[in-house]
Amino acid sequence: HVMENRMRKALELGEFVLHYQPQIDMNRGTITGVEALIRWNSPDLGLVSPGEFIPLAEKSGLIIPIGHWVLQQACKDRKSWFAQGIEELTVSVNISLFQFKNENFIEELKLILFETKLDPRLLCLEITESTAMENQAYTMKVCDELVGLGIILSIDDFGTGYSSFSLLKSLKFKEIKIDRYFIQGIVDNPYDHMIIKAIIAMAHGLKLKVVAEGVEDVEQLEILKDMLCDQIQGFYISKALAESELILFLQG
Ligand code: G
Ligand code: G
Ligand code: NA
Ligand code: MN
Repeated sequence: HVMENRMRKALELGEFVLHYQPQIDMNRGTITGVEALIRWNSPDLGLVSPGEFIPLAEKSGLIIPIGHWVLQQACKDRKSWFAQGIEELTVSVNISLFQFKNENFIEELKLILFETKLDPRLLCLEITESTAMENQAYTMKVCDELVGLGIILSIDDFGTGYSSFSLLKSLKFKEIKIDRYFIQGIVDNPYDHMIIKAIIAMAHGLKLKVVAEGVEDVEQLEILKDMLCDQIQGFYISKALAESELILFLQG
């Protein structure tokens, strides 16, 4: 429980920060969105990656206050970028299963939108396949409410979980994000290549946008362009950036 107490303290002391990874629109060639990714800037541990503390936060229940902070901060940040002339950029936030299942989730989200006065159409929530599939009836109900608020919904890590076509045809989701483990194989692995091609074709048939994650080189980008993938995200474009770096990046 040492780590748990440290995380609790970190939240109080404001040691968590959000970095933002740009997403490029393939048709327009411009940045049309960013994904918020949390980091823990610990005075003694250094910059801790979420891969190390999110699982612990989920186990301990701390993901509820941490997830709330993430949503609040992402909405605040996004709102503040208007002053810098950034108008048409969506901010995507990862929502953990425990947050999604929390009975106060929608009410708290509404309050954040009210307090920050952020246009909900600029907020995208990323829900993993496994979160969405845990209780499909519940997912449909929550997603209906979120869509009703004007929020964009995205299926994260697509292809790694227990996918369901009924989830896709529910029309609640606007986009799917193809997991980077498929993208890694797109050049050399004919099966990954074929799967990605098929996912994009199917998604487009269902009027869903496709974001490819973890794009690391131009070869992958060119293949994805040929496959008519809508957006890409990954080290080839940029790693996740601190807010000040992002502003500079967006201003060219
Ligand atoms: O940025 P990085 O590759 O280190 O992120 C590692 C993992 O942590 C990713 O799977 C990402 O989805 C997850 N993650 C990052 N930020 C958040 C967040 O704010 N909330 C949740 N629930 N997960 C996050
Ligand atoms: O699970 P999720 O997709 O939410 O998290 C994205 C994770 O992928 C982040 O931890 C981020 O740091 C990482 N990431 C982003 N771009 C790349 C990339 O091009 N290559 C690799 N290997 N990881 C990436
Ligand atoms: Na997006
Ligand atoms: Mn994500």
